[in-house]
Amino acid sequence: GQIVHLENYRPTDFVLERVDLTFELDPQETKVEARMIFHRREGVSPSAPLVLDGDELVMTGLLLDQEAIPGTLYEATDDTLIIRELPERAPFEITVTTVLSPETNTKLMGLYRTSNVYCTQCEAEGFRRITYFPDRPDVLAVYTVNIIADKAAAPLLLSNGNYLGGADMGDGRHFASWFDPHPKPSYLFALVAGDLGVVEDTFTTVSGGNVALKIYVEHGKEPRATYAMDALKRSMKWDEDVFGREYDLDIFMIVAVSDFNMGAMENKGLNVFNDKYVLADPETATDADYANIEAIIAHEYFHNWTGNRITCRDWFQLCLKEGLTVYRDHEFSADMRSRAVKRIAEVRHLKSEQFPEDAGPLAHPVRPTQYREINNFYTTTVYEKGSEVTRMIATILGRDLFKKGMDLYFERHDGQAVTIEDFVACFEAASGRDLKQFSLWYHQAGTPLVTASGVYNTAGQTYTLSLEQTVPPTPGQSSKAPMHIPLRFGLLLPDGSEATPTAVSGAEISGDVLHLTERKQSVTFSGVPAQPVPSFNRDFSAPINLHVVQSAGDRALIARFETDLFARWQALNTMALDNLVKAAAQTRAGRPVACDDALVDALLAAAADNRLEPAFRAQVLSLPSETDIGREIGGSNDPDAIHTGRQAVLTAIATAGKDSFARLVHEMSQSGPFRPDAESAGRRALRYSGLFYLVYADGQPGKAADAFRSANNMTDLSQALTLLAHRFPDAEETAEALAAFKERFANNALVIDKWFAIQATIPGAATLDRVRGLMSDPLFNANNPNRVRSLVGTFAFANATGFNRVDGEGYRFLARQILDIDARNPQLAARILTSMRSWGSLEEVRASHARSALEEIARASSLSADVSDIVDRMLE
Ligand code: B3K
Ligand code: ZN
Repeated sequence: GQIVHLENYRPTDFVLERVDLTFELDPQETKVEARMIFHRREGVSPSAPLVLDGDELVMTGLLLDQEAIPGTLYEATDDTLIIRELPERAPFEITVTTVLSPETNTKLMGLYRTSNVYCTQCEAEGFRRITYFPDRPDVLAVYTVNIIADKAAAPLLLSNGNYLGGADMGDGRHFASWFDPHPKPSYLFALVAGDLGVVEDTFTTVSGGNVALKIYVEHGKEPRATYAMDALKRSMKWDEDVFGREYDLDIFMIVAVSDFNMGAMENKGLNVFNDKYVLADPETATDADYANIEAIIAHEYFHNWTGNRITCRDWFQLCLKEGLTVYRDHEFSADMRSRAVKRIAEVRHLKSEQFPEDAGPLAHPVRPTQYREINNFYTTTVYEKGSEVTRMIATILGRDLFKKGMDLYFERHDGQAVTIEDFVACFEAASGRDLKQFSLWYHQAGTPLVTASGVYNTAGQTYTLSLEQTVPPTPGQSSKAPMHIPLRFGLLLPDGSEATPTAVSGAEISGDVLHLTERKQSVTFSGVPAQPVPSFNRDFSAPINLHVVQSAGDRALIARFETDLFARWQALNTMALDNLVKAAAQTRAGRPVACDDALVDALLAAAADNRLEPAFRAQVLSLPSETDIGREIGGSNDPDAIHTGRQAVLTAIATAGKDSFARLVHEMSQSGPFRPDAESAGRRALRYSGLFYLVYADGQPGKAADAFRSANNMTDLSQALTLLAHRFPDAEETAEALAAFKERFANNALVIDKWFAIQATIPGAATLDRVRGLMSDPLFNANNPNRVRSLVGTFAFANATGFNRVDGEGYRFLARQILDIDARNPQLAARILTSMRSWGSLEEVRASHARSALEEIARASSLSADVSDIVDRMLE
């Protein structure tokens, strides 16, 4: 593929006014007629041709105002249709007829089939696989869609907007027509047809509008869609209450499908979901599944305003809708659940996924300026860092001005396709604050590093902080300007209270936000009665790495007294991380691992503190992951040493805290029916933490096997199985439990995905053979993205020791898998390949094996644009 540059953006020569689509559905030969009314834009040369996008299309007809266009006046290539000598002023109609084969569309882009259901995915550039079209987000048009299909095979015919009507055609076929009054870009088009079950409800909007709500699932799965329906209604209400956004059609539909390249898609009025993010019941879904469903249902619904009503001018602006919508779904979940616990989970995710991306060869700005394959930019940087950037605007402006800016954005840009600059300008206008330096967050890649040290002057009762920021070089950006970093902080006094300085110099401070804007900044606080312990980045106010030289005692003070719960967790987590980094070094040097008493004491104190909610205490007890430790070490990593060191620390904590953990398990047991709410989930999580350490203390599988046998919900069951398999892979209890689990859930693919994932993450070199074996299990299906992700993807992303085998077999295995998957589904292959994005921080033996595997991929003939873009950037 060609590189696309932001600076080359220009509007289309022709304006699209209306689109009428007619689909005659057939598994191998679907006929699509697209009628499009265009007019030449003001000032465009009368000789300029109309250029439409296409991708693997078979065109069987082309008309201008219902007359055939002579072959001399158009040219159809692989990816474009160019039509010349079109009317100078008057609107004209182009009719394109294409023939598609949904059944053989394995890329799952455009129109495809999944379990006998016709379904579409158009974002980013899938609509051009349906017909020739100006397939770009700044072309907004009103669509009418007619669907014709066999009545028995597809009793249900759905598209965007409101239902106009339909009828039997008397020949075994029927049709339905849909009209979407809201102008939209083609990436939001959707069509679904098939035989599905439905869960129905209604929602009355704040101004009294009645909305029919429908969630379509495979027959028999209806009971598993009720939680999603509940989450949808809560999302609709929340968006009215918090953002003042009301729904704008008579009907809102969600369809759950089992073959989908990602999580879900926000098509106007007709969201299509990976069924993994719709279906749940206590027997088959974990607490994490429930939380994900709630978040993703909300996310897609929120796109109706942030994405659909106001969309992106071009794909460089992807974070305009994604970063903002993630921020909105984060806030929603925080309101539905525990805000502090939600924030901790977000930061854990950001650090384990986005920070490595930002530190490796795939690093790119939140608002990139170039791409080869746009599908590779649906990244954690665009989404999660994009959300953090929005959050920082809220932090800098404060709640009221942020709200004012959002209101202005909705008012000013409704119905438009806009840019990040337009978005930021709304907050500048609403607040009067200059956000120019702040905007560097959109343009400079890399995670800023802030270092801080403080000096206390006893005589003068002043405290001076020296702060310094650096932003590491990233591909294409070697030197960076200082950023505007909003750091929420507090100065804790030895008795745990917070200092209230009488004066500050050297930085703008508003409330507890310190605005760091210079490369080096020295900030002096007066009237500080004793040497304070600074607590930085409360609530993770800025997505940065922070280095503060602090003793374990300082951290323990923060962990005990901070008013910000997130900061408490952060202090404990940092204390643990220091220990785990040391443990890895000790292991590597062949020395015994020592676990600090201060860490054990602080963890046990927090774990036993009944004033803290169970979910928070469970977060405290869940130590930094092997990826976190590797990132902190920063280079020449040995995943085996990291793993072994971490296991030793876990065992030391377990042994020291055995009695407290036994107490936790006892105190957190629950009776009565399963409830998926956050509080019950928190109790389950804390109970599991206790069980986890007890099993480590025992060194025996007994308690985990008992927990497996007595579990009455999927959360407890899958955690017990994980504990057994990961800690005792060769035990008889493990083999029995794995077999029992498989037998019980063999007909539930989503649960079998958990079974694959648990086995794919068993630590150690032997797991590769296990994964190979599982690939020939009859329950595995190489064509289904969820199956491939749960086995191959999970192995590569989440099994540091198994994947990074020192002999390089893990990388060679992945290379072959990538080539195999790429031939069918390039997007899926490219995504899984990003699991190797941190290969450069491995020690040299592994790094050189990793490089060879990447080179093997790069050398392969007929690579997709998706995979070749990723592999080339990883080798640069
Ligand atoms: N907008 C879609 C993602 C589309 C990905 C295309 N490769 C889902 C979402 O972010 O809500
Ligand atoms: Zn989204």
